[in-house]
Amino acid sequence: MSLVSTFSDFLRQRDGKLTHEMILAPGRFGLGKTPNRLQPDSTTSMVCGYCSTGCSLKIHMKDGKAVNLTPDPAYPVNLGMACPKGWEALAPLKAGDRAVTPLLRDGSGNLKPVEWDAALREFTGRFKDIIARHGREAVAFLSTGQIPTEEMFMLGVLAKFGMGFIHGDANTRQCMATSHVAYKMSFGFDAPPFTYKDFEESDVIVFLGANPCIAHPIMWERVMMNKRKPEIIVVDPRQTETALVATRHYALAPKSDLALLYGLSHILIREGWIDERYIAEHTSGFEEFKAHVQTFDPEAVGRITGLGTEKLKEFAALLKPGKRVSLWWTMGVNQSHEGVRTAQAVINLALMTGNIGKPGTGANSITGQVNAMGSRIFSNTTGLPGGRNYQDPAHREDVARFFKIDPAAIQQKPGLAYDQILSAIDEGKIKGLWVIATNPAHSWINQEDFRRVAAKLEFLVVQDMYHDTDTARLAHLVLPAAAWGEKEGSVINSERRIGLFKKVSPAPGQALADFYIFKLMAKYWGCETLFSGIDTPEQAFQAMAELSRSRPCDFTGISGYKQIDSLGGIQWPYPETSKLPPVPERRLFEDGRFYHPDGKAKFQFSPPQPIPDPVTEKYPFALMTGRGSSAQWHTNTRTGKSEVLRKLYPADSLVEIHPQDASRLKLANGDWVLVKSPRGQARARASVASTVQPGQLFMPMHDVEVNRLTFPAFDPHSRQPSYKHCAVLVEKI
Ligand SMILES: Nc1nc2c(c(=O)[nH]1)N[C@H]1C(S)=C(S)[C@@H](COP(=O)(O)OP(=O)(O)OC[C@H]3O[C@@H](n4cnc5c(=O)[nH]c(N)nc54)[C@H](O)[C@@H]3O)O[C@H]1N2
Ligand SMILES: Nc1nc2c(c(=O)[nH]1)N[C@H]1C(S)=C(S)[C@@H](COP(=O)(O)OP(=O)(O)OC[C@H]3O[C@@H](n4cnc5c(=O)[nH]c(N)nc54)[C@H](O)[C@@H]3O)O[C@H]1N2
Ligand code: SF4
Ligand SMILES: [Mo]
Repeated sequence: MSLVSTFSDFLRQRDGKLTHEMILAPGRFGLGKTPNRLQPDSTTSMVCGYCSTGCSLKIHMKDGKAVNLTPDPAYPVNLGMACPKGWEALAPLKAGDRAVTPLLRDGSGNLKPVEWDAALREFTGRFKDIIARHGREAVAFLSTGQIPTEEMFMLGVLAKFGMGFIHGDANTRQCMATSHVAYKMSFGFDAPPFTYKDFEESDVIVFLGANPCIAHPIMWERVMMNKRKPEIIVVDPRQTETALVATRHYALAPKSDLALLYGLSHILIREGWIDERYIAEHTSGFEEFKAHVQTFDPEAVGRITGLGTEKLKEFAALLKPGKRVSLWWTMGVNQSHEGVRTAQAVINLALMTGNIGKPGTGANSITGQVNAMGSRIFSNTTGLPGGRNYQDPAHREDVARFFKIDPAAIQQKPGLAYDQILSAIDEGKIKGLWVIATNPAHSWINQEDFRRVAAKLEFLVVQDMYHDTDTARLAHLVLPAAAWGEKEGSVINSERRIGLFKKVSPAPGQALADFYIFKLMAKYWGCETLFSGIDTPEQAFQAMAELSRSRPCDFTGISGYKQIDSLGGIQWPYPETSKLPPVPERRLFEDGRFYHPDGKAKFQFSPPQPIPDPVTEKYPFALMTGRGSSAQWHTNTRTGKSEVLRKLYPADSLVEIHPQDASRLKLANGDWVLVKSPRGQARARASVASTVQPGQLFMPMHDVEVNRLTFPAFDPHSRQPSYKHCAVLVEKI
């Protein structure tokens, strides 16, 4: 009670402004010590808030505010480099549409500013009411891979152990679910084995469904630092920016990757180009796998992939043991109706050739968002903190003991996946939804379906740094969040490196760090004892470290933020017991031991499945979607706010089309067209180029209209959406 009155009094006193002062003096509000120490007037380094490369930026401060930045030359990730988004990282903070106060929809349907006190009462009151009337399964949350791990952890603990939610998922379902499941089944834990140094130490670098020149430009710079004259192979239906500078490009038919990978395995086994000793000592299931790939002969696979027999043989010969081969994949693999099996087919190739645990090797999934990995290990959505499983009674007990809760109160299986949450809303089973740091009204597959079901919700809360995102516009309550640069916390990059966010700028208006919002919600809900002793992000970090103890991701050896800062980030595992030297780069599985009980990695496989939305006479084009330029980030809420970045990407949305198709449709470069699927249509300018093959199209995902077209198919193991393939038609406007 005292919290409520002092808190709103404070806001009133301050004219509802300057709540960052509250962050600086939170002791007055029962929130413990300040978690967000504003950095002093000097230069400080922190991890960029966009992609999972995890570059470090030196932020230059004046009068308590960040005024400029330069890439950090001392950080082992980027070595002084940054892409345009990194250079422009401060611009989105100053945008005019920042959410500066909570907004509540009033009786006439308009979003009106309210104080935090009213917003939090509304939040807890409405969710409690829905749960009282319809039960715990009637509420859900959708979160993100873009906030610090501490915040994901607080959210998962608050929602599931405090508020009693059963269902909660994250936008990482759209992105990393496939890799997470694939690694877990193959290695026994979700553990990407590589370090970026492997880019420099490979002889053969294979990119499958990945376009690092655009999506991970600084990882690509690391490839360019390889002095071994590597063979660089791109497997992508499109001639991407990366394919153009690679040494070989295999432009396979869309979604024929699984057949290709089984075909390559077939040839490697037949020719004896495998590492029998590694297979015998460190893997299980090889004999079954060998029998499985027997039918994938080069002739058949050459036909299915459109590559032909000779190219297939040439490709296989490049993977022969004797050279260091590293295999890297991203969304062209993960976003598929058979993504998990495809990722595992990549893992199988690495295992059978012994390309794992050594410099320049690995079956390596590149993550997407800055903290996709934090979400996979600590968000308490699809698994319990520390990469534990809901299904495991011992894991439930570990976590219950830590939080001093009844193990019986922890659900015994994961909640619904993203698409299933939306179906449950459609069926009237879920009535309240809380969306944090993601913009599904733009990014979700078959977007119109999201908008249609969102309209059925009794209560939609959106917590974002901007008040007018496509999703915030649908909300009943908008909660203003502080952004990257306005708060502290840690994130985990693609190579398992834990790095830091810092506060270098005050948040505008009443916006609060998500960490603080969750702390306040716990107070208002009446479950704040869950977080006793966790008043600062660093204390949350210590709690997570404790929960990582003896897990494969153990980082109990990290003493705190200061050590992370001084060492240039630290890769997990970093257990207290191992006394590992703080080396800048480390890879996994050097001892050949995996996380399954028998210590071996498992060959996982099953037959390829038909494409869910094949082209037809009426819809004759296969549409692929993905990243458009290094200056655009997803739904453009942030990158669209930088004048510099806006000049670096096309003003209008584009659709790539092959010259043969363009001439048949009488299209010139730049003509406006309508792209249509049975679900909706999108306007774009034709970009006539042989980057795509005849019968194929490509559209960047940054245009809001693109996901009106996409077809809602999902991988059966990971439930990741298959964004990369749907059948469409094209009409000239
Ligand atoms: N500039 C920028 N960088 C980003 C992002 C951003 O929005 N903007 N987002 C970040 C995030 S969250 C992610 S997940 C990553 C994504 O990074 P990437 O996965 O590298 O990017 P995408 O363009 O989505 O997809 C990669 C490629 O998959 C190809 N592809 C399509 N279908 C198939 C197929 O059937 N088989 C194969 N082999 N390939 C196929 C596409 O042609 C595309 O070139 O990027 C991260 N980096
Ligand atoms: N067609 C097609 N669709 C795709 C893809 C594709 O390849 N093709 N890729 C998919 C993939 S891989 C991904 S990862 C998703 C991404 O999809 P989204 O997650 O929906 O995209 P973002 O634009 O990154 O949305 C992040 C939101 O969080 C807000 N935000 C930023 N920082 C903070 C913060 O600190 N706190 C809070 N509370 N809010 C914050 C931003 O303003 C923004 O509204 O898109 C998916 N959609
Ligand atoms: S590559 Fe990624 S992490 Fe590095 S500066 Fe660009 S967006 Fe930031
Ligand atoms: Mo992603």
